[in-house]
Amino acid sequence: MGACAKPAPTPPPGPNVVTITATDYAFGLPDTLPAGLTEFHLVNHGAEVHHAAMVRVTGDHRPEEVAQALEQVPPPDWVAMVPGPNQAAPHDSSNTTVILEPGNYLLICFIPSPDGMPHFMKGMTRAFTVTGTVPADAALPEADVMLTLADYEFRLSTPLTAGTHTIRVENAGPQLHEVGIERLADGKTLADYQAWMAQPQGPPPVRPMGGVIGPAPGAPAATFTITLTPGHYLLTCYVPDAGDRRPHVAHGMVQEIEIM
Ligand SMILES: [Cu+2]
Repeated sequence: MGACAKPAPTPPPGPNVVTITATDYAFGLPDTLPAGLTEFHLVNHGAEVHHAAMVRVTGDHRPEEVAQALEQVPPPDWVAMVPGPNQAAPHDSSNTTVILEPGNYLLICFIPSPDGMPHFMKGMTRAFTVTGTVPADAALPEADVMLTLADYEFRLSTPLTAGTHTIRVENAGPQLHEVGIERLADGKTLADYQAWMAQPQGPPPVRPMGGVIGPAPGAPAATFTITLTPGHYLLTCYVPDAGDRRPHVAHGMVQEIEIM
């Protein structure tokens, strides 16, 4: 480069791509990650559905304490929900991109086994540490769809269409929420799903496709990417209600969408 050449503008740094492996019932990921823009891929090698709830924890707390703390509105200040990749089907994956702040973190899987016991009670938790500082220019990828979570609804900025989308997720609160995207089996409807939820018999009429657990109300947003093909899908939130502890789907936080 000649002495007079102007320096080329520095492109924004890409995300640190981190794979979280899920098995029945454990997480694998590096012990230490750098602060900043991070694209998590949850890869499920297990036989059950898993997700990776990500919690920043100050002090020493057992996973059961963390789970109880997250259900409080507002939660105690030693716990902060950070968006993480939601339900990945066996032999499938899900993703979430987030700006990671330094601190101590815990991954937790709240999904229950067929025996009703949540996976974290079977040991599915994993601690990791985030070190360094967030670069000043760290920014989430550009999204083509905004999704706002609220008590008890999903608000999409624009209808979802076939193809690959980057969806930005925010929580208007007041409670903690998540978004799961689940594909309805051919010919199945929201009513079939609700009947199965009330009395699970046989295989579920939906297949998990990913989504994001969190963010907490007012916390920084996250993005995820998903490729949709024509069919019927549900948006779901299973966070236990702060009032009656029933999952938010039972409070109407489930929405059917059709992809043409
Ligand atoms: Cu799990």
